[in-house]
Order: sequence, then C-alpha cells, then structure tokens
Amino acid sequence: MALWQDGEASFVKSVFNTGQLPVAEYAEIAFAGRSNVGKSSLINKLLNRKDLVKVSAVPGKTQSLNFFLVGQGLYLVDLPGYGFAKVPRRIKNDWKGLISSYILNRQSLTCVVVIIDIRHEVKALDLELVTWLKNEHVPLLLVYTKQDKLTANKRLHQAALLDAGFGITREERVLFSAKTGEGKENLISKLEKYVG
Ligand SMILES: Nc1nc2c(ncn2[C@@H]2O[C@H](COP(=O)(O)OP(=O)(O)OP(=O)(O)O)[C@@H](O)[C@H]2O)c(=O)[nH]1
Ligand SMILES: [Mg+2]
Repeated sequence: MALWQDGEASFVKSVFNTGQLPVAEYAEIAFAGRSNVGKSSLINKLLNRKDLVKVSAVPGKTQSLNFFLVGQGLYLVDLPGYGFAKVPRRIKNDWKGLISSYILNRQSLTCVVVIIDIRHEVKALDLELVTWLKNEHVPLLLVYTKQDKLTANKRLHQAALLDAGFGITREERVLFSAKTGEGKENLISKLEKYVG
C-alpha cells in the first residue's frame, strides 16, 4: 500500500494530556507494551527509518504519546511502556489514566498493537491489557518481537505458549524482529485493514 511504501513519515508531537491530542483527522494505530520491549524500534522498522523514533537501552524512554504521521493520512502512536518498576506510583497512575482515556475515547483509533517479548512468559500486565482491550471491543493485534534472540524451534514453542496464554489464534499475532526485519511484510499486511 502506498501509505507504507513511500517512506514518508514525520514526527508530529508528544502528548502528555488529552487536551494536547492532535485533531482526529486520520486513522490511527497505537503501539503498546512493556518498557523496553521494542515498541519504538518496531515503528522505526515499519517506516524504514533508523532513528525517527528514539530507542533506548534504558527502560522508560518513551514517556508521552508520540504521534507520527505516515504519508498523508495515518497516525502511528508510540505509547509509553508499562511495567517498569522504578517509576513512582503516582506517575504510573497518570500514565494509566492518560492511556486508557485515550484508547477509550479516541474515535479515529482503529487498532492497538500489543507488543510482547517472544522470550517472556505471559505476564500479568500484558494479559490485563489484552483482556481489557477485548472487553472494551478495541481491535487489537499482538506482535511477538525479538525473534532474533531465539532459535527457530524455541520461537515456535514460545509462540504457542503465548497464543494459549492470551487466548488468541495465530491469525491474531505476528512474529517479528526489529533487528532482522522478519515479519515486517506480514505486520504491514495485517495493519492495512485498519488504515483509511
Ligand atoms: N535483538 C533485538 N533487540 C531489539 C529488538 N527490538 C528492540 N530491541 C532493543 O531493545 C531495546 C529497547 O528498544 P525500544 O524500541 O527503545 O523499546 P521501547 O519498547 O520503545 O521502550 P520504552 O520506550 O522504554 O518503553 C533497545 O536496546 C533495542 O535496540 C529486536 O527485535 N531484536
Ligand atoms: Mg519507546
């Protein structure tokens, strides 16, 4: 699809409260997941841009909703990561409030991509998010990322465990690596139905 192929993408703004949200004039896809799971890296890979989105080895890098405009008519939204122990409770609650109100009220949001580290077991916060999105009837897609960290056999084993734990089918997730680009085409084709 043209929107993805032209490589045209730009940073629009960082949003710290709902009053700062840009006008909801384009379809929007948001990317959620634990701190350090690779949300920002995934967006860079999708857009074929090395460092449009800031990536960090230190968890908690992304602390606002960051809007990126793709082509002329799609927003990709990098959400702050959750589950980082060192963040004070008050800030954690602020994040939760901002993100949940954004997800529930944003008319133009067409899909939430939940990113999971393929090496992890099903973690409580991830399951909580997936269950909440399902209950709220928010369309979601799971991505099991950092495939490059495991052998082929281990990947399939882990993917099956995660599918069972989250109660999803293979169609509802994508195996991905921001390092090798594996799964990128599959992810784009799955996301296309949420665009425009
Ligand atoms: N090997 C490998 N490393 C990855 C992959 N994706 C991300 N990383 C690394 O994981 C670390 C965190 O990546 P980020 O993209 O900043 O993660 P994030 O989820 O945006 O993190 P926060 O913004 O802190 O929530 C960085 O060191 C990345 O280079 C991947 O697919 N494979
Ligand atoms: Mg980030």
